[in-house]
Amino acid sequence: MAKDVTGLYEEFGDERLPPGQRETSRFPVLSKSGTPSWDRDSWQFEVWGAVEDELSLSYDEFTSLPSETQIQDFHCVTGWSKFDCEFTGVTFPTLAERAGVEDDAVHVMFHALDGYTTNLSLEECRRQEVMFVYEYDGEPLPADHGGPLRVVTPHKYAYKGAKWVSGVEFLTEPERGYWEKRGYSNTANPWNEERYS
Ligand SMILES: Nc1nc2c(c(=O)[nH]1)N[C@H]1C(S)=C(S)[C@@H](COP(=O)(O)O)O[C@H]1N2
Ligand SMILES: [Mo]
Repeated sequence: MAKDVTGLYEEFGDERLPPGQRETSRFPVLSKSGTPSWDRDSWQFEVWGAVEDELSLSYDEFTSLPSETQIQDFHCVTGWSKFDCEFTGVTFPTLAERAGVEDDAVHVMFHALDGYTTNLSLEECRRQEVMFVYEYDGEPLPADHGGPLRVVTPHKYAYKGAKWVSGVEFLTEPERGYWEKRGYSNTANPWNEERYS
């Protein structure tokens, strides 16, 4: 059964559609460069930094972790929102538990196959809605949308969710990712319209 988490907006605002957004039924594709290729046999997902056990998981190992399906909204900083996306994958807390996060970890950097990075505080990642997603609408996640694996962050603008995610680094100091270094907001709360910094 899918878990409907679209009520998450109530923590942040009165309206499900954040200010300055318009709803679309399409699912546009937004990438800084092209769609990277990947090889199922050599693909590895890495977890490193301030963790007790660094992890290196094959595609089959990753998709064997406890998973769930959630219905989530998706907000792009360029102004469109898509409601009711069905995502299946592994929650951030499940993965963090597997690696064992060290006490001095405060921040997280997501790394992706196209060289993209994005950062969040550890606290902002420790939510069931932050997921590593490998299925969309019950089908393998399309490559354009970040397949084989992407992150989703329904409490943030979608640039906080790395497509083609290849690893997670736990940090003891905050750092900025690709767009965060280039003028997009570090905090990215859609209900406060934190678009730029
Ligand atoms: N690896 C990677 N992840 C990325 C991006 C990117 O260029 N590379 N773009 C981000 C931005 S700005 C948005 S809005 C969403 C778009 O996701 P979509 O193409 O599935 O709509 O992915 C985010 N994650
Ligand atoms: Mo975006």
